[in-house]
Amino acid sequence: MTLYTGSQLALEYFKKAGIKHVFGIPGHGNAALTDVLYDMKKDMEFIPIKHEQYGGHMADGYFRANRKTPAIVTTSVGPGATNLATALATAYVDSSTFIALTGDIQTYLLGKGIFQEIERQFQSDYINAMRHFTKRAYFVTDVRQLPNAISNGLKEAVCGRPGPVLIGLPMNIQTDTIDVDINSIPLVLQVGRIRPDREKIIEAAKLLVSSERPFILVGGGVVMSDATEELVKLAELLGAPVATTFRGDAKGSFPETHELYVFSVGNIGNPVANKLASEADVILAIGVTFSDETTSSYVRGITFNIPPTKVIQIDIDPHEIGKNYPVEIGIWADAKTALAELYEAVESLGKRGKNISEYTKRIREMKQQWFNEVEELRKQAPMGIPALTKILRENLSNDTIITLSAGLPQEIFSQLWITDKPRTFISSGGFSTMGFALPAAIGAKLAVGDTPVIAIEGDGSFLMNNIELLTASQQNLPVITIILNNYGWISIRDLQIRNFEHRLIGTEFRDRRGNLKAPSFEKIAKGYGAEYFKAETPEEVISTVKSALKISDTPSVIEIMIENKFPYSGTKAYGYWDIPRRSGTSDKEVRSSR
Ligand SMILES: Cc1ncc(C[n+]2csc(CCOP(=O)(O)OP(=O)(O)O)c2C)c(N)n1
Ligand SMILES: [Mg+2]
Repeated sequence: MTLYTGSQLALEYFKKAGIKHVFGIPGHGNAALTDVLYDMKKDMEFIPIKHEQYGGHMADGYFRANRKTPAIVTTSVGPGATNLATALATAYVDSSTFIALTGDIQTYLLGKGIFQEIERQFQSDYINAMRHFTKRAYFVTDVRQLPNAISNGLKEAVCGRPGPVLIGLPMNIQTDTIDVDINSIPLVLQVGRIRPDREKIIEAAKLLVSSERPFILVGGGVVMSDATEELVKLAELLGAPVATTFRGDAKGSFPETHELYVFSVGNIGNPVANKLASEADVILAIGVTFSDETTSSYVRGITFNIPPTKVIQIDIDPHEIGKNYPVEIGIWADAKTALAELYEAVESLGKRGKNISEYTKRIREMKQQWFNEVEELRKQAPMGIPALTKILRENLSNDTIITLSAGLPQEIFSQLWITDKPRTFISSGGFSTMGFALPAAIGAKLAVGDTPVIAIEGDGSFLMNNIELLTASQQNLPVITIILNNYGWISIRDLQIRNFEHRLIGTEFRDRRGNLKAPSFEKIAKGYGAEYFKAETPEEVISTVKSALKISDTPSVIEIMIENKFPYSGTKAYGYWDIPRRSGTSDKEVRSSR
């Protein structure tokens, strides 16, 4: 038995679990917790962030880049803790995770309305306000509850379908002592994989073998389960095209230079994936949520035709099975084991080897046609984002990780970026959070070491989170931020053009006289100690990226002056997205923009 304070017990326990990074801002509400880190420096690194939301995104990016070990975020009581809301929500929607240790009012002072307590309806009830954004929340009111909260909290964070976990630690709990053998506290990190029901697998295999036009839809479940190898084998055996969803960092979990890959379905997908999905007789969906971006807002015939298309849906969380579309066969299982068993079952039914059928020939032809169309778009706007996806791809190594916030960068890189590796595409696709990319890149960089990590930010998004460049500077992290500067919230301006008859309001960065009023990103970058580069031509993009990649111990910023004239500011959307338009206007096709 050892005598620990609550703070010591929590941090020693998480250290034992292999957690090495704590992002946070110390305040009086978590000072006792951060004080413990003073003595733990060689095992656990404290990374002082500049805003709690971004500390949350750093921890989120850290997990998305490694998919094994979570990181911790700690905040003070009150506003420091409420600042975490958007980060929790972002991680939760994309099934990523981190552990938040937030300070709270001393339990014996609850309800008095002390400093930073909200009590006019009830005593401090931060946990209840925030729990909707977490997979599980704990409020520790007695230090003797702590062993239970930390061990179950860790298990909930990483086992099954991941999600962020919040542990509220009132100030007295952080300093109260408890005599405990830390080894007696369960450490449940590995609970094995959920194997599928054998009968369901055989049913699914029969359906797939009898299918003439099978189609595979891949969501975040495949990257989380590390199921790429099994997925490729099955797709090749079936000769089925594979598409990815918008959210869940699904991109890269199937090699995107593979002849069977047809990129994304949905609104900002492409005509090949949408056509094949809508014509498919069977869709095998793995770890997907069937959200509106992916389904063209559920309008029949644009992306999907379910029914008559039959769906086989594999998910680790039964919550998702049949949630938005009826399923022919639902399989509650881990993606890796389910795909491996499905492969064996399909093979034993007599389907062997790669099937270069008429169907795959057609896929190739359709893809070529779409690629030609994209090339045309790139020619029309050499400094448009579609052109940039190609220039960057040709000048970055295969293992480079990119991170993306809401806006045109997220939309267009989701549509056109090509990656052959899982965990290299990190996008706040589900909650679509501005301000995500730079802090997520900082977290990812801490997780992957030498691998290049590049945050692709819109100018608007970077204006929210640029303070974290200082964190990257302080940590000597050579994270690269590419700012796609189009002088405003141009995805939304383009939406005003399309859906609100050009009635632009507040979406371009202008002063009251209508003149452009944008910040000096050079001064911002240099002010935080980052290197700064500017690129106005495709050649300058290449040379500045090369220069930035050579920097080894400082963050850098490349400001790319991007095309902002509509419609060259954007990309072509091929599906449908159900969003408002000015009443009275015709129900014409809604393209792109969020
Ligand atoms: C935190 C947050 N606020 C608002 C939005 C709504 N929104 C989505 S994209 C966008 C504009 C993004 O601007 P920028 O980062 O410059 O990218 P651009 O679209 O101009 O390329 C806005 C306001 C959001 N997704 N997240
Ligand atoms: Mg912009």
